[in-house]
Amino acid sequence: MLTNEYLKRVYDETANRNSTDKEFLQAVYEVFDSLQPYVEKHPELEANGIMERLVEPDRMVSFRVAWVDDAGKVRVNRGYRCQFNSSIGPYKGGLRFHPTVTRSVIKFLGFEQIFKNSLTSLPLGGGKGGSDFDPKGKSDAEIMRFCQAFMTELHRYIGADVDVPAGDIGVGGREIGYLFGQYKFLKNNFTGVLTGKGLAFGGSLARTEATGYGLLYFVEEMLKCMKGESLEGKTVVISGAGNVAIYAAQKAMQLGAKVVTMSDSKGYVYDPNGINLDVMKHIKEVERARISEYAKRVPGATYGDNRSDVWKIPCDIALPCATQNELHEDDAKALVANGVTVVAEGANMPSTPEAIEYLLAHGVLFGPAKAANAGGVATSGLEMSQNSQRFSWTFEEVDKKLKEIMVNIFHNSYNASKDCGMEGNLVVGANVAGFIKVSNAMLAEGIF
Ligand code: NDP
Ligand code: 2IT
Repeated sequence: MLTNEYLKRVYDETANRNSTDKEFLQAVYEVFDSLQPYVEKHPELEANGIMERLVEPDRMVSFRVAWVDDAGKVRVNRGYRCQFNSSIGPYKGGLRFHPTVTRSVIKFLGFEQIFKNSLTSLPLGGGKGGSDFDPKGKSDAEIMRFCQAFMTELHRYIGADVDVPAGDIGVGGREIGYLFGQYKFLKNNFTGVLTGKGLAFGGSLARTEATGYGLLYFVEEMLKCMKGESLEGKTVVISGAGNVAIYAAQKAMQLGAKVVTMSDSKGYVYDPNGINLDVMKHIKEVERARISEYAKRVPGATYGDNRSDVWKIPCDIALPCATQNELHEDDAKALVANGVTVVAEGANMPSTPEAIEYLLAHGVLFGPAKAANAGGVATSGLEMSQNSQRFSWTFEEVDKKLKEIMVNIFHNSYNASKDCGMEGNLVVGANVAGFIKVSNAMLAEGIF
């Protein structure tokens, strides 16, 4: 509950001004709630209007994206880019193409990105963008025409030292390739304006794997430091079957765990023998087919059409890696009843506030998204460094840096939770640790 007068006033003003932006308000409330002890001790924040300025994006553009489908019909979608905060670096954050994209979704993602990017210790500001375009069922040519139309407007606002987009839901290597090609064509300029690029044109090794691998490096460190345990022999439940989920599963297996579920927006599969990742990758990355295919091909695996049933499968570790608000209080109760010890967020804001409260109250180690999934954007930061150097590092070099960053994020978040008198509450720890650097930069840079 917000008891600090200043935070409460700014939250109420934000809620009035953005009354329909429900996901954005959810993200702001969580951060404000965590910051109360810190804000109490730092009156200069109120004197400089830091919180008022932090909740209002530097700018947000929305634009028409008109494109022509394979049947010759004109289609119109809405595009967005939210440049939220550039106090510690150029705006940085992904693009999401999904029919559920709204202004509120882009703003919540952009707001969280500010603190996540700060936690990476790299010089990256916060931003996010996307469109309500649905890539499902579209031909490659349609995807290309959409990406070109999207970039025809977006190119006015971005640049390697201004704002550097990347992937998110519905935007992977294929889309980044088409977006990059169009930017280069329009500007006649070859720079690292996007990350997640193909290896042939400035991409970084390990960027594809980075979010999922980083999540597991975070979990590994959290388990070691807070419980004296490893991943060896643990049973893991994962939601999602996209970029984050696939590479989270891969690293979990490499570290000796067994992954027994994955899901997509239509349903989930349970494979008590452990997911066969080669089959899953083929279905999802090559065929772009439904996850139900997996159960048809792998003996012993079953398919269920209620995707939230993944949380009812007994496990030691649960990793929500699909989308926001996918893990509710009832799911948290089912996980706790089945003996879960760790929940770590690969997706952005996948757990509802009630679910988080329940998990923390029942002694579950909880790794919040801003900390636990920061490996993707951190490796994007490493891609930017390689582009500036006109040089490529090996997979091992990037992976080693990624691991160091994730271990540091855990310790910085843990230490901040201790400083706030809430040892082990990494929601508070990550929010405070991410905020301190951003607010110090805002204080130093003056009011604008
Ligand atoms: P992908 O598009 O590769 O995969 C998304 C997965 O989640 C798919 O299995 C998809 O199922 C499912 N999904 C998407 N939207 C919904 C929805 N509204 N309801 C139910 N299921 C849904 O995306 P990513 O793996 O890249 O992203 C997953 C999450 O991780 C997102 O929250 C994203 O913001 C976050 N993230 C991504 C990073 C990255 O580098 N890519 C970095 C940090 C966080 P289906 O195929 O049926 O749509
Ligand atoms: O949510 C995220 O951190 C991402 N989608 C990755 C952003 C990036 O710029 O790599």
